[in-house]
Amino acid sequence: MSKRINFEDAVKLYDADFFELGAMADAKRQELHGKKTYFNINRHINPTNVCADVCKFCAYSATRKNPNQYTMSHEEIMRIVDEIVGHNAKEVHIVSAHNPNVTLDWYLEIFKKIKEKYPDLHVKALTAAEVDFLSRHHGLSYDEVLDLMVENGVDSMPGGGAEIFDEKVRDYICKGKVTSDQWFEIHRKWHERGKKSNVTMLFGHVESRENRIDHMMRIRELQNITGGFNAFIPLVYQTENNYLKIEKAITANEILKTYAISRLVLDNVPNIKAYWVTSTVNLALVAQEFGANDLDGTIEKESINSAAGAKSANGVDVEEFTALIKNSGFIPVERDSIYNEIKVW
Ligand code: V47
Repeated sequence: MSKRINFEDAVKLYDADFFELGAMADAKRQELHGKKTYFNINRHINPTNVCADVCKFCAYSATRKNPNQYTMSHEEIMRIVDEIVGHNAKEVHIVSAHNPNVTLDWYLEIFKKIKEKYPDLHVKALTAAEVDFLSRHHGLSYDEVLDLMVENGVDSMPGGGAEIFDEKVRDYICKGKVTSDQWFEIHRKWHERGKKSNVTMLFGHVESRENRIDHMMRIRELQNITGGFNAFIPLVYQTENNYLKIEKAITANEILKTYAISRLVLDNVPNIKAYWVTSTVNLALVAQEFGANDLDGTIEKESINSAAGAKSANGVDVEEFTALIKNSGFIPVERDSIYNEIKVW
């Protein structure tokens, strides 16, 4: 078995030769997945943008710079779900802002309605930040909220709300939101219920390379215990319409190095997702050679990252998406939400 990379060596990897680092990550990727690149046919639904929290990086929250508040009705959500099932979607990804006027029951009812109508549609919903918010709002324990999610049809949890786990940076960019320890406690409890989840990292803002490696190390530690994370998703920070003023945007070189290092450090997490929404499709295609083996999905519509400048509001066409993956030398494999293969395109 190859030796595990420790914190110091992982930080040093940033100074390694760019192409050698890519080749090392690619070797690990090929050992795990060969030339397969996974994606799914999915849709993001963001039911409300009214938020009690004040994350500096967020352009989506209506209480900050965005004057257009909205909260969807269950009917609106069901209309979208009906439509996407007609387009062959296998997953609906439902995450929102922390709206004090929307109750846990409101969410549970919509999950139940979706599952009753479409038992095979995978419901990926509620980040650990939302679970924490809803538990505080209703005076419920995490266990109670998670049990209700399972009872009402949530299949897996998305990886949002992780941001950067280093407490000092976290305090600066999203003070008052779920803490790092609470984020891990919620995912541990979710995994203990036999359920899977993802984990993200928001990078390219004020964090250091050391903060990124620390973030990965904390993930590796919980994964050692539960094995419940399906995918690690580095989210490239989008600079527009928010309160986190960053002078110099992160370079493509640094983004690719971060993908590659995550593939090497997170030796117990099966999938590294290059989320094209925040990296751009072009860079996500290159990331396939720097350790990434998953490009998320067709998405159809997304509001959180596009509010901050990502060019993703209307998703991508599946034919075009798979052609791009093929043209870059990889095999597009449509998967379900827990990485069972559905179709090789
Ligand atoms: O947690 C907010 C991020 C996340 C910005 O689990 C921003 O499969 C970049 O978690 N620039 C929500 N990112 C999205 C998310 C996600 C996406 C795709 C797949 C999965 C999954 C999860 O978006 C938030 C936050 O970290 N975000 N603002 C911004 N300015």
